[in-house]
Amino acid sequence: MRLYIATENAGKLREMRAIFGAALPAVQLFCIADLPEVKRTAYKAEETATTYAGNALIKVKALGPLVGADAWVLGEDSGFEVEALRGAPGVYSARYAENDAARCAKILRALEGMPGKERRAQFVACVALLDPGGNPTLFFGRKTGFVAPAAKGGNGFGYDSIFCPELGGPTWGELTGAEKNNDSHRSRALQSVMTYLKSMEVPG
Ligand code: ITT
Repeated sequence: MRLYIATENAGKLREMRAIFGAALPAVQLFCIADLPEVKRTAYKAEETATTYAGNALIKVKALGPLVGADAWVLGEDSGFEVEALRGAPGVYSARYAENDAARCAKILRALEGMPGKERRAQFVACVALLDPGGNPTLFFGRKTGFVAPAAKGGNGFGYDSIFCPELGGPTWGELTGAEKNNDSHRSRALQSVMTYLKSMEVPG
């Protein structure tokens, strides 16, 4: 089967390829960059929804008409939720400040002096899968943990350098991609997608 991934985030794409590639070798993965230029530039997904599901659906519905009639489309909306900030930045995670470093610094500043146990946070991912007939199905994954006392590690992307799954343990920025993918919000949601695809017995 042919599956297009509707993301412009290189970090997400890398992780999705690694997770799918290992478990479902029969799935041929494509991304927006694989489209002819006229279609590539036509892809516009304005994230105007106030929920992860709403934005994930906007992404797959924007890409669906640009891929072949036999192709499936997968899009994902995700976010980082800090309990002490009443769930912020959440669905607005990509727009919380101008770049990844500034976004992490803003959270660390807001939590300055707060003891470790009170720094609870989670990543949430909602994946929308569009079948070739245009019917969407939604899948969710989340991973709980803590905001680190300071940013650590240069691996991954986004908020990885300030997220510790275990209190006092390494941040995702300090783990390898394979270690993070072993148990992340994204890999949890994608495991459900892969179980679903296997159950559909979609021909390779
Ligand atoms: P696309 O919409 O093109 O997929 P995006 O980066 O805009 O790319 P989102 O709107 O879903 O994606 O924003 C999610 C943001 O949440 C992302 O930009 C990161 O800042 C953060 N995020 C999500 N998953 C993450 C992860 O695994 N590690 C670190 N940060 C993550």
